[in-house]
Amino acid sequence: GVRESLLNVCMNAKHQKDKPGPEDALHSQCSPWKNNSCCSVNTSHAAHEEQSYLYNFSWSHCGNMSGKCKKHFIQDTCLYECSPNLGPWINVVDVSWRKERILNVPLCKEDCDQWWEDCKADMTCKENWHKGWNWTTGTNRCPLGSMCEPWPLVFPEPKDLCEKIWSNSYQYTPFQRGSGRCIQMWFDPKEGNPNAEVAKYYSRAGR
Ligand code: FOL
Repeated sequence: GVRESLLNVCMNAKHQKDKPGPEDALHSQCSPWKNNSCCSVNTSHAAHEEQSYLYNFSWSHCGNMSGKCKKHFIQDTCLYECSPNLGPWINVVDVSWRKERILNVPLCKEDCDQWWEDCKADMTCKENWHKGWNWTTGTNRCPLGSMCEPWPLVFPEPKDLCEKIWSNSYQYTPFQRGSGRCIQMWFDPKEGNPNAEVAKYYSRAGR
């Protein structure tokens, strides 16, 4: 049956709360999680900022990132920091800045495809954004030998983007939004959070 311990939990990473719960004023793109959230109001604001205190990370490391691309990175940050439905994919890690990570979260095809589509005119210098930056200025800059290139040269396909950028946090899937078999980065909270049912499905032994 369902392993309840995988449901309604927050990962033990850098900024997530100990337990999910309601937050009355989650900011803008993080607001869909307000009824039950792993992020605080402060984190939800920071999720929308360049070089926020979260990771001092700059999305604009090869010139300004376009607004239409950035909105997907904001949404990724909201899912990563706020979602209480990632339990089936939480793994223990041994790194300085977090105790747990997510691995192979099945992302809905359209959410990945649209992310790539909206970023394809942008530039980047690295396919793995977790490791290997030059941090001497306090924010991530492209390391020596990694030149800024058009997005499709670094990420030829949507799958490359979604899987490689955060060290396999996501798995690219053929599953479609609303199928109950994939996690949505984007959802309308009118009818609740669709990812709760998805976590429940994958928390059954043998899936
Ligand atoms: N979104 C998703 N979906 N999954 C994630 O794992 C994720 N992680 C972040 C943001 N959004 C995410 C956090 N991003 C460094 C770089 C990026 C980052 C957190 C930390 C960083 O300090 N990198 C160092 C190495 C640090 C280490 O491994 O000890 C570097 O070498 O650049």
